[in-house]
Amino acid sequence: MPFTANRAFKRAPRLLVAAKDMHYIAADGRQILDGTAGLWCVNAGHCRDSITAAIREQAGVMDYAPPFQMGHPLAFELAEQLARMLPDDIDHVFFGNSGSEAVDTSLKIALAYWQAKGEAQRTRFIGRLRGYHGVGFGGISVGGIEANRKQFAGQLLPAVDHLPHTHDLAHNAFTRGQPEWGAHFADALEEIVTQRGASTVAAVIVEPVAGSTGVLVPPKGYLERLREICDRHGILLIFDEVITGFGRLGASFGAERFGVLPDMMTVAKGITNATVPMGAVCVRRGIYDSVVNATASGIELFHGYTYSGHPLAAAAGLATLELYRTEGLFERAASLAPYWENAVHSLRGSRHVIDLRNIGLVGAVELEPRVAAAGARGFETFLKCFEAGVLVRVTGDTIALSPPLIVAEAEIDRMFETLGDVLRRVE
Ligand code: PXG
Repeated sequence: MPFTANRAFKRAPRLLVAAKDMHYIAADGRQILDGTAGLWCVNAGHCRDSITAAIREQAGVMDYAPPFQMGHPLAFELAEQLARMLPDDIDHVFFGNSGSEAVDTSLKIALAYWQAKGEAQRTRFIGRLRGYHGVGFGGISVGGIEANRKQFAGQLLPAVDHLPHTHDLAHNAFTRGQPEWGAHFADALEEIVTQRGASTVAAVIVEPVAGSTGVLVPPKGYLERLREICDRHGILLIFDEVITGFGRLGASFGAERFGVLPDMMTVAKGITNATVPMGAVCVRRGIYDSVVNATASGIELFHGYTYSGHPLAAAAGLATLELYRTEGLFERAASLAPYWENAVHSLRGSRHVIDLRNIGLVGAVELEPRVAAAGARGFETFLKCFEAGVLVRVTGDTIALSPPLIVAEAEIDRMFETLGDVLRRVE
């Protein structure tokens, strides 16, 4: 099982068997309120009729079409719809099946781009500590999670550096939204670039808000400064928006929310409301043009997946984007964000709580770790919330919440009341 303690799980399985809107049904028949939109992905809520119908219909019309030297209209339509939502001249899209594939694809596109530009020596990547970029060899190399690397050490990408992460409890505990303090963490990029030589660096990749490692909200000015430094040295900036995309932050993407334009964006999860697996890399026009025009004829990018732009995923994606639009879900997330923020920070003073963080419809409750048992208190809190009928996400001793954007205020109350109650009971 993926990222699961197999033996413990099989002794006491937690199985979900059905879902609708804000709720799961567990195998024992209990209703579970979904505080995590599945795994940060079911942004419009579960089993939405228009998406289900689009998938069902497409499955009967054309189940599959080969994507190599062939195509089908829905994939192009989805790319066009996406391009309309994407900022500025980010208007070309390469489809895969997951966030991990999107990330590795984006790194390959960066290398292809520099070859096309006659700067093939630009091969270094710069990621960030506590970054999560999926589980491909590229993703774990640029990612900053030691635990995800150590079983595979020795076979990672060879030329990668990491920026420091931006999490600092001493300065920023209990900040609402973006911390005022910490833009200077971006200056580490200048130092790495100076040390390595700018002409060797292909790209920097960061999540606008680090999700998996506990909701690390960027300090004000930080992303802007990364952009400035990349511009100064001609380095590509990749935003991994697998979590921050599709309304999670109360805007279509993190790039829009923070007003910083990257050169590429990786997306997945919410692109199909998680109904059919899909990921994508979205690139600025100049990157597409450079790669495609670098050769006189023939295949321009030696990369692709059997299921790139899969018809069912494309149909699901089109129905999903339409649902986001017609229900105004990104605007809904933005207007709920202040209520959400107050709910998150209502836990201030609760037992074990050493930090509360929030942005858009994302929240994190960081607990003091038990002595010599990091993660145990967090995991027990997750289990007790599940027993109490609320699904939360745990990473280490941080509880993360990211509900579907259709969440009602009463449901937000229930999530934090349950969490508060559980924290009174967890040792
Ligand atoms: N980039 C980011 C920023 C992600 O959050 C991926 C890439 C990889 O996507 P795939 O589709 O290959 O899983 C992710 C995935 C968690 C959690 O507990 C988060 C993810 C996956 C599993 C668990 O926060 N994000």
